[in-house]
Amino acid sequence: MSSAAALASRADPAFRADVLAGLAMRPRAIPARWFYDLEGSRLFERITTLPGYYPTRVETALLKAHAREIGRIVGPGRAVVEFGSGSSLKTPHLLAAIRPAAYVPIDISGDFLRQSAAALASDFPHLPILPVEADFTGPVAAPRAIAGLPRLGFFPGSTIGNLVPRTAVNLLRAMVETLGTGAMLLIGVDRIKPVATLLAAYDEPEGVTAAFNLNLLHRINRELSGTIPVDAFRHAARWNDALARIEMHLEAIRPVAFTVDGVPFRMATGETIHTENSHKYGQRDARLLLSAGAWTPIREWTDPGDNFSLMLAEA
Ligand code: AVI
Repeated sequence: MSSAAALASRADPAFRADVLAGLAMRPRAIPARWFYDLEGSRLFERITTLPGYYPTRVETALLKAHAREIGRIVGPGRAVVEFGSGSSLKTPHLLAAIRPAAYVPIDISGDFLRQSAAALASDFPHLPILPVEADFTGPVAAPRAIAGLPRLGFFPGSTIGNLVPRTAVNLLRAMVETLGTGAMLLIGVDRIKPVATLLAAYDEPEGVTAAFNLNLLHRINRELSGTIPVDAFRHAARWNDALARIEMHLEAIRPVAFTVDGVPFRMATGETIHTENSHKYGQRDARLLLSAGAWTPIREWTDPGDNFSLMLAEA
């Protein structure tokens, strides 16, 4: 077996299946979850520090400003369950304010999960931290140690926007199952705003989002023995007004032919691979989304520019 074939045979079979199916369909599309290999996760962390990428900055400011009030409504003694915890940078603000009984970060990337759990443990030495390596898009079995504790789900970052509404509703319902009755949910939701602001956040002059998007092609080449000439593609961010979302695409800038795990593909100039959706919600839309997901919104906080909202809901 050649070393390229050996690499491809060790690749995640779900990645291989999504890429081959996604490149064969029209329009071509690959699910955004495959952005997050180690390099993709690093690039995403850089995106969150960019001046034009307002969601992280605004949401963190909202959390800091309202943590005490959130703490009063939520009350002490809950297990905080964070979905897709990643590097957990916003979590300390919440944990410091609500005096939880335990913290359960759930993430599909075990390495990231362990690193951030260790970092939090030094700031909160008396808090039981119980990481769970799992795909949270379905119900997740909670650790035995939090049986009987009331729970607060934490889903910051407007990651809910990366799902089409139907899938977002299914996820919110799965969260009710994971968290149980009496649970609360604190969720970040990005707002609809002027298109220029949105495009500046997803196609910024620093080019980090472009590198994040193009890294998917590098990953395919690395892990699936792809022969994609990455320089034949450019990052494109577009506002789809009918569906209220930013779409990211990889657009061929010349005719291109390549193989992935030996399977041939051809793309014409201007053809794209759709790689991500980031839905934006008006105030009423966001409440409706939560209600459809079996959560009752009880309180929400937004910045003066109404760029982003932090919503608290109960099951
Ligand atoms: C993770 N997610 C909420 C980000 C977003 O804004 O949709 C992913 C991202 N894509 C490009 N920039 C950031």
